[in-house]
Amino acid sequence: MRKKALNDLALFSGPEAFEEPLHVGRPNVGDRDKLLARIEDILDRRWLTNDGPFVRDLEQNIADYLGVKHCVAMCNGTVALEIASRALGMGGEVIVPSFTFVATAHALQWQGITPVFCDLAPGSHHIDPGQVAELITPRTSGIIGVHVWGEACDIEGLTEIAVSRNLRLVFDAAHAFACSHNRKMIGGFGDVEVFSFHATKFFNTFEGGAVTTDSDELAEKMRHMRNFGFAGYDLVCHLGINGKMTEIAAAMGLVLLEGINTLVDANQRHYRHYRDRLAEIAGITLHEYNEGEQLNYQYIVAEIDDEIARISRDDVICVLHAENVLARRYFFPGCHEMEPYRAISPGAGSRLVNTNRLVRRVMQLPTGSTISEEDVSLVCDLLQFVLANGQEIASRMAAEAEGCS
Ligand code: T4K
Repeated sequence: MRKKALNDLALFSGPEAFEEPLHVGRPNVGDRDKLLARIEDILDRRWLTNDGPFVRDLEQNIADYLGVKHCVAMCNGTVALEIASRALGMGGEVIVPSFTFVATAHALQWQGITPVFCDLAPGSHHIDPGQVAELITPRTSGIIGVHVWGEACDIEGLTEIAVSRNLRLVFDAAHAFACSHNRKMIGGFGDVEVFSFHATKFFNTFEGGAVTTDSDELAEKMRHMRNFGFAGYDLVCHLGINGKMTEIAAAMGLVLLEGINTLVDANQRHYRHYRDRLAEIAGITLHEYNEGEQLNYQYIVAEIDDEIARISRDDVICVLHAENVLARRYFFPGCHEMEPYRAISPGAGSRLVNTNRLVRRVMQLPTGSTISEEDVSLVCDLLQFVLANGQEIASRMAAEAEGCS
């Protein structure tokens, strides 16, 4: 239902705009019949995991799709980051953006490597190569750039620094499957690129991830490392862990890869719809994508300017949640404000000026194949109403909160 008065808002006891929750990251499940047929194959073969035929097919298909020599499938993106950084011999300190999912930092800290948080380039959602250069110390062994929202970070800037300072360079491409940079598919940049195929990613394998690289040596090492370091029966050649992808996960990946264009089309359609509608609303700005690149459009990212809107991003999210629109605020409050990093380096925030500003403004809106055009329209109507009445809504929220305390 369209909101016409403050009392129509669910937060103020009106009816919810949506009966069922609208999620950011509702999984795509693809063609069920094809998936179920593949599951039958798995059961018939009784080959469930450990480098099975579906995992091998998926790795080959992904490598072909991305135009990269090797794809090493893993059980999730976090373990893939851990294995990649270990295979590269990273240690000491590694420079990472604070504006990322905490897994980027945890994958390092978990191994006793210190993540050193770097700010975003001004006006950007990506790591600032200028500050990266300033943060290098004798303990620095590498850099992890993150392709946030599927858009390439400054690959050229980071590559130049890594090469000139002899540092390892990893790209966390968890968001960037099926995306390009200068028309070349993301997957072959840096020493390695790391993908997440978590359920909430538009391309998923329930849980899963992969590392892609053009290096034969690294690929072989990571294949061993994901399987306890085994290079053959009873032959262990590296420290290893269990990072293997299962056959059922690979089956999901194979099915979704076959229909990937349909998934991207749905995301792009929603993105354009949001872009056209949100352009009319003061106080909210959609993060616009460069449609000249191949992108997956899986995140609809918007910023609230509370000086114009007269209502904060957090209050807008509160109103949306009451209406069953489960907008998110990735990556609030920034890794440097999360434990253990907050305790380890309490001063980091002072150099993260752009990060601290962005984490208070940014939010992600529902999209994906489970959402209709009508749903997007309704979310935009809701935002239009909320931002047109920002000051009144914020005042009433404050008054009601006071009344409660
Ligand atoms: N690097 C970066 C830059 C990343 O963004 C990530 C993961 C990683 C590394 C690590 O990769 P993985 O180890 O995860 O493969 C979600 C995802 O769990 C996480 O994979 C993702 N990034 C992150 C950005 O988002 P949460 O804590 O927000 O997930 P959750 O459970 O709140 O789910 C999000 C929404 O999706 C909810 O509204 C519920 C809905 N949902 C979720 C699941 C799992 C469903 O409708 N169905 C489902 O099955 O982290």
